[in-house]
Amino acid sequence: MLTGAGISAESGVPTFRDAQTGLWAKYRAEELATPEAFHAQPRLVWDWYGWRRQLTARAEPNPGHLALVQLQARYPELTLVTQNVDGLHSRAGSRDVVELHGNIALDLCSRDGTPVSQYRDGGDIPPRCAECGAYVRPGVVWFGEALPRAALERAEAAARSCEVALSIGTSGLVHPAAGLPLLAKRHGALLIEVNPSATPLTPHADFVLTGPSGVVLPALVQAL
Ligand code: BJW
Repeated sequence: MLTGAGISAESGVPTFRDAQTGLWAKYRAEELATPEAFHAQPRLVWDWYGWRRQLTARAEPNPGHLALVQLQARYPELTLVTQNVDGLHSRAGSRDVVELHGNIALDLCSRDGTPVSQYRDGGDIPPRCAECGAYVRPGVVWFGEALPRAALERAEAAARSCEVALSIGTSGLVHPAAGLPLLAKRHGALLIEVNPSATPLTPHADFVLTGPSGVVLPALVQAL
């Protein structure tokens, strides 16, 4: 099962390709989530992630997240793979979530990618790694960066072996995650898409459940 930003929309977390609002309206998310943007304007990118960190910390899991917890209780072999960095699946109670694009709550050293638990004194923005003095960056995967190898391998193994694949709330535009539902289908899985809008995956899906995941998923779980 693969989820994307749409599953958190009903928790008040904007999807990635929604137009941004307020302070951030003049920027496109795709332009800020890159190593090049961080290199050129580290403070701008750090502040954007700071704003999003606050937003996700305040958000609560919605009925879509909770339905997937119930589904996993019923089918313990279910592998939940998410592109989301908001941690809401784990906070809802899902176990062993495969986070393909990292987690926004984590801090990493921008020099070597190791987790940072302490900033160097000095009040820099972005803060600096206490060990080496490089800027601290959010623990997410930007465009052009490799996905965490173990997470991608687990996701691909699950796609190759599952009987049913669900693609929920993702535009299916960002690779390699976008290839997972089709990988599952090529290996014989039944493919179900849950989304209020059509995506490039829609023509390949065996069933398309059109609607918000906070409505569709609880109904699906109840019907099983
Ligand atoms: C609802 C709803 C409701 C609304 N209910 N639904 C093959 C082909 C072409 C390009 C590439 C390729 N392979 C790789 C690339 C390049 C690139 C890429 O994919 N580019 C494309 C855009 C063209 N990929 C990469 O760069 C990746 N890295 C890589 O491949 O590295 C190779 C490498 C190997 C070895 C060494 C070095 C490099 C990295 C991709 C990282 C993506 N990162 C981001 C940012 C994360 C941090 C952050 O959050 O700031 O991840 S980008 C952004 O997109 C974010 C998301 O996880 C991801 C997917 O977006 P998602 O979840 O689909 O959201 P939206 O907004 O697009 O869609 C929301 C959907 O919800 C919509 O469909 C709505 O209808 C729906 N919805 N309300 C249910 N209530």
